[in-house]
Parts: sequence; C-alpha cells; structure tokens
Amino acid sequence: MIPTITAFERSPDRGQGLARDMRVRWAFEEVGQPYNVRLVSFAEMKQPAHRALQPFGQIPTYEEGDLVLFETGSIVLHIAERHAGLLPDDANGRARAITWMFAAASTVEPPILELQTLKFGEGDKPWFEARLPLVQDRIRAYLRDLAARLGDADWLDGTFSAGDLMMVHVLLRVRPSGILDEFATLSAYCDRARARPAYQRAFAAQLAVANGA
Ligand code: GTB
Repeated sequence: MIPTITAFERSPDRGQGLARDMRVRWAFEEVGQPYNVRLVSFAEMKQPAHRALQPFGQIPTYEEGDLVLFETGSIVLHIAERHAGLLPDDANGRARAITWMFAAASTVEPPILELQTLKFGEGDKPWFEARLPLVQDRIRAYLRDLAARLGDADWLDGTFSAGDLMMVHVLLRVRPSGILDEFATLSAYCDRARARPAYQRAFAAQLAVANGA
C-alpha cells in the first residue's frame, strides 16, 4: 500500500523546503518508497476531519491503511524502521541514530522555533529587543556544541542516517537568520545533505506544489 501524507496547499515559504512535510518526503526518497500527497488548506487543517489525523491541526500526517501517524520524528522513524537506508543495521548504531533524531527535535529545534515565534509573532512587543540576542545566543550555544561533535566528519555518526535527516532539516530552518553561516562546518554539513539526490527529489516535489504543477 502506498502511504499518503498531507502537506500545505499553500506553503508560507513558497516551496523553499522549510515546511515539515519536507522531512517525510525526503525520508521516502532516501528509501525509495513511493508516496501520495494530499494537500490541505489552513482552514481544512483545523477541521475535525484533519484533527482526527493530527490533533493539533497541523501537517504533515501519514496514513497507511489503518495506521495514522503524526509528528515528523515518529513518521520518519516509522519509514526508517520499515525500509533499509536510514538506520544502521547494528542495534547500537540504530539506537544512536534515533538519539540524534531526538536531539534534533528536542534540543536543537526548540530555540530555533523560539526565534521564529519571537521574530514573526512578537516583533511589536516591548521585550522583543531584549529577548532577541538571548534567543540567538541560545541557538549559537547549541550549534557550537553540535559543530564540535561533528568535527570534520561528513555525518553525525558514521553513515548518513535519519538522525542527520532530522538534524539538517532543523538547521535549515535557522539558515535565513544568518546564524547557520557563522558555523562553516554545519553549513557544509547541510550543503552535503542538500546535495543528496533524495533531498533534491523531495525539494523538487514540494516546490512543484508551490509552482502550481
Ligand atoms: N512537531 C510537529 C511535527 O514535527 O510534525 C510540528 C508540526 C508543525 O509545526 N506543522 C506546521 C503546521 O502545520 C507546518 S511545518 N503549522 C500550521 C499550524 O500550526 O496551524 C512549520 C513551518 C511552517 C512554515 C514554514 N515556512 O513557511 O517557512 C516553515 C515551517
């Protein structure tokens, strides 16, 4: 059965790959699994039918027969566990790759989301100017530690894994702020990931939606 995911009918980034369906598309492409996409409008996302799939009224979702999943980490892990290509064969290597998935979503992503919330939702608030450098520095601290761990390796733990996929997509979210460029090795890490044919196919597919194809 071919799984179906949901994605923005009109992504606010106009197809620059920042919306989270990109992670799922990329995972499918890495393992060579075909998938269908159902596009949803913002209004539809908040309706009971979509909330039955995603309680918070967000994209992406994943449907495969009776199975319905939400949360990109869970969906990417599900794909990685069922298909070769995104998790190492040895049990410890798999556990470490999954640890990096959690590190991306639970440690590195929250301050990046905080920066977005601040910039796009609190720009007119009296605390904006004071909070901005604090949040930016919190991101820098995590990126410094991540860069130290990556060192001059290509990927976080041996071969490319679902951990890298999640981490790179989280890092790409902070790129427009200019902070990623302060870390040359992380920037190169993201470029390496973006050069992967699977990433490029996924990017092209979601850009095609934005271009009305
Ligand atoms: N933790 C969940 C997951 O990982 O699946 C978070 C899902 C989520 O935040 N989905 C967003 C959403 O549906 C889309 S990706 N938002 C609508 C809502 O909450 O009402 C977040 C996103 C949106 C837009 C851009 N962009 O345009 O640059 C980037 C990322």
